Amino acid sequence: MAMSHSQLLLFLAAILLLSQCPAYATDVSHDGRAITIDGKRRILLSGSIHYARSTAEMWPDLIKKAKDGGVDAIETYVFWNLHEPVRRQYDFSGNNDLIRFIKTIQSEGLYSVLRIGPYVCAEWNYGGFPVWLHNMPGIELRTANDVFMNEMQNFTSLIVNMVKQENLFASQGGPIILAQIENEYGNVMSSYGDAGKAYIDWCANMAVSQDIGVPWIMCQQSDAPQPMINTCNGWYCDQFTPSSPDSPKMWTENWTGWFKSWGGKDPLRTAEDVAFAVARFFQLGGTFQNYYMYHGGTNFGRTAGGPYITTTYDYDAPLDEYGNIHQPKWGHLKDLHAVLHSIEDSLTNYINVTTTDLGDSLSSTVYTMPTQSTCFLANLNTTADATIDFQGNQFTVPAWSVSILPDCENEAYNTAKVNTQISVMVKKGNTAESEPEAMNWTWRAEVMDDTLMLGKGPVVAHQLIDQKAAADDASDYLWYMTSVDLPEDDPVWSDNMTLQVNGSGHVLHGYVNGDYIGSEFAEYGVFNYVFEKPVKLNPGKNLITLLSATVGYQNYGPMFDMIQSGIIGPVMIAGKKGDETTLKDLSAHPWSYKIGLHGFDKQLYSVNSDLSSSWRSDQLPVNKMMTWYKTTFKAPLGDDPVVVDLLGLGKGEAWVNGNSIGRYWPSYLADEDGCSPDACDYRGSYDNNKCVFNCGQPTQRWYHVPRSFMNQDVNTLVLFEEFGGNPSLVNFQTVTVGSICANAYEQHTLELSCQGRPISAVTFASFGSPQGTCGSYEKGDCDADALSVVQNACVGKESCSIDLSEKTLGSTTCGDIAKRLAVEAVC
Ligand SMILES: *[C@@H]1O[C@H](CO)[C@@H](O)[C@H](O)[C@H]1NC(C)=O
Ligand SMILES: *[C@@H]1O[C@H](CO)[C@@H](O)[C@H](O)[C@H]1NC(C)=O
Ligand SMILES: *[C@@H]1O[C@H](CO)[C@@H](O)[C@H](O)[C@H]1NC(C)=O
Ligand SMILES: *[C@@H]1O[C@H](CO)[C@@H](O)[C@H](O)[C@H]1NC(C)=O
Ligand SMILES: *[C@@H]1O[C@H](CO)[C@@H](O)[C@H](O)[C@H]1NC(C)=O
Ligand SMILES: *[C@@H]1O[C@H](CO)[C@@H](O)[C@H](O)[C@H]1NC(C)=O
Ligand SMILES: CC(=O)N[C@H]1CO[C@H](CO)[C@@H](O)[C@@H]1O
Repeated sequence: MAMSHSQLLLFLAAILLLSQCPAYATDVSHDGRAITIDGKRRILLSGSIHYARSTAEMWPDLIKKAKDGGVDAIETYVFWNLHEPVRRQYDFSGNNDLIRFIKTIQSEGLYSVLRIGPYVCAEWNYGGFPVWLHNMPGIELRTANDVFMNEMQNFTSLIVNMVKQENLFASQGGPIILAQIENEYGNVMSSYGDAGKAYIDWCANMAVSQDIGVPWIMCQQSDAPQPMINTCNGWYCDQFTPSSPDSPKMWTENWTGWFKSWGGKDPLRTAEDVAFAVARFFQLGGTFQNYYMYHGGTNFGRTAGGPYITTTYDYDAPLDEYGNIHQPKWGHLKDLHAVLHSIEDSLTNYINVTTTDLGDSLSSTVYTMPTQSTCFLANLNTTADATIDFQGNQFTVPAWSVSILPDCENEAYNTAKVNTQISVMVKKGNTAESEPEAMNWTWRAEVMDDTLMLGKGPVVAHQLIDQKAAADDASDYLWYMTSVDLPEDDPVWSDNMTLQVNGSGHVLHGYVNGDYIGSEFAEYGVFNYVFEKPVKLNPGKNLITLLSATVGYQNYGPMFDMIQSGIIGPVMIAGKKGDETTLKDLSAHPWSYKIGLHGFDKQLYSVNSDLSSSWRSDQLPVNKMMTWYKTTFKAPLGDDPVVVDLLGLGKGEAWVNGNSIGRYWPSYLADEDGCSPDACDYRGSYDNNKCVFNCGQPTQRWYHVPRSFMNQDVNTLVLFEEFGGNPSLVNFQTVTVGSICANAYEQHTLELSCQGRPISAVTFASFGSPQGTCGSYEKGDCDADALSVVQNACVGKESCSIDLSEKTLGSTTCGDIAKRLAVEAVC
């Protein structure tokens, strides 16, 4: 073909344009019903996995397990303070490699939801804001403030540009179908007055100007400016209505469990109740749902928010902290996802939808289709099971459950009938040898002479300074030091003198003239206490040394960023004579400040520390504050996840081969009272105080050591013990499936698996009406002894599947009841 010069130019320009426009761009949009992908309305199930709460080495396995669990998309926040620890100095390396995480999602063929925030409501230190932001002159966070908006836009643009560069938005052929700006601002907006509304409008405009080619969402923002889609977060979102008729009903945070705080109990949420909340949401018109969390993971280093969020962020999620499949939650939701996907067409393209109140807390919903309609039956009664006559058939719908009938005739799923195995996880000792070898510990005392004896720091101010301002989050530790001159005739003198310090609720250790006088700490949700200890003072000069240790900065609430940390003040000496107290206020004294501890400056936790020869191997001190401990250990064999048991220790931070595995605090016990009985009743509205366990036990005893932190031969564990403890019981264990149980209904196929190891024995099997719970099943009145059938099918195999019918399991004489198979097996 002959071309003129100008035709040729046009042709070349066209090729150039084509090559810049990726071949497989996906069109993501929405109408009032659902998110559409390439024009098709979709039912989307998404799960939150935060990249920084696991390791890059764990990502492929976590994402694969999410995909196997029937999830369509992985959602993550972006953590600003990880990526920009110092203004305009960026870190996207290792576990901070957001792009690698998104590409891992892409390579599993899943979609991704990117919640840029950059405020993150994730129990993450300071809500994801770098603390330097707080210290910028003239700044006010999360409101119409030019300094803040400039920084927020700068970071948001940086992330968007990085993602665009790698063609990761769906509009470029990538996996990201949705992005989020701000986060749950609607919950706090009223505290910011008119500036709050101006800010959220600015957020929407700024987001739109990023031109990402996929929809933006704003969660918990009922006045979200168009085209932002307002979405719901909560335990249940079935009653939610988006702000615009053009927005689909979307649930961005369905809390699968809850986080844990130091001193708190273990909050669990049953698989039945999570499934109920999800099924109910789809019954009443939902089309997008995200599990918060699908994998919770670990708050490594000092990333935990607070104050007082634990290092574990397990969240009772479908994948446990270490990445193991958490059964039955994972499997029960997988079954639900399969059914929801199978009815995608009716849920999104119905001719008519009718929900009918059947009385007694019962309801039905019919999604009418030209040929085969789909129905839901719900029983919201919290105690009474129901038999519902529906379109000529009878259905048993247990209390607090939803049944899904894809053809309106057969029940494919009921949220209260769990047909998935329960996995009982166990922790196993280091090696095959029966007695773990005692570890050879060395130790060092933290060097504190300069602070305790001299009271000298590099910065002096005539006031008590908020720890965020003084330390910029360079360390948990900040020394506040002053000296006070007490002439012999000072009115404060008495036989009963105390030091009173108004603290912010974080940990405080007090010293006077180099002598320790005591410590104080609070619990989650307490922002204030008065530390008061008796002191012996000398006439003349006295040195007051206070060490403040933060336990994660506040991360939630209106103006959360302004909540003070460290010592609030006043600091006073009180002299008591009878009923009279004389106070001497030291708050405006010259206070010296020093950030951090000597051992941290010298990187004693690092494998290459230049002080490696200075560790002592003589008699190991126990219950001694401010002590460093070090040992070597061999990694447990195999691939199972590894934890270190820190029972016996007080509080501090731990490192494996220089990698921080987080703050530890096994001496902080959960309350004795208020735990749930053995089993948790799934029926009735859930909240995080409903099903709690672990009363009277250490809040967190085991700490995750990712495999990638260790090597094959010798590894080093370093502990900084702040409170005093005894490391002699410390040992490494693996977390694996110990035994499995199931109690599944006939007409299903039961899959049993030891997750990678063979099933070594089947100890119980009864088909009919078995009674009891996992660990104590008994045969019921109706029983086909199914033990040998199950043994033959399963023993010696990594997994087996059993068809639950009389044909396979033997006939019973119990007539028309719904028969179940209860099984117990050892891995
Ligand atoms: C962020 O701000 C710096 C100046 O501090 C500027 O050089 C950079 O281009 C900005 N980045 C973006 C993405 O706007
Ligand atoms: C939808 O259902 C309602 C209630 O049953 C009925 O009144 C209405 O006519 C139906 N609409 C269509 C288009 O079938
Ligand atoms: C639940 O069921 C019981 C027994 O049928 C009934 O007495 C009670 O009123 C029901 N509760 C509600 C809220 O419907
Ligand atoms: C501890 O030291 C002893 C003596 O040096 C040695 O025999 C033993 O193997 C060491 N234990 C470990 C766990 O390294
Ligand atoms: C000192 O004062 C404290 C606080 O008022 C009081 O509890 C304590 O009994 C007093 N001790 C003496 C020895 O008077
Ligand atoms: C301690 O500080 C808090 C916060 O500023 C204040 O509310 C409280 O009254 C103070 N307590 C004392 C005893 O001064
Ligand atoms: C939308 C929603 O359900 N929000 C709830 C989330 O959970 C908290 C704590 O239980 C409730 O206070 C909210 O109403």
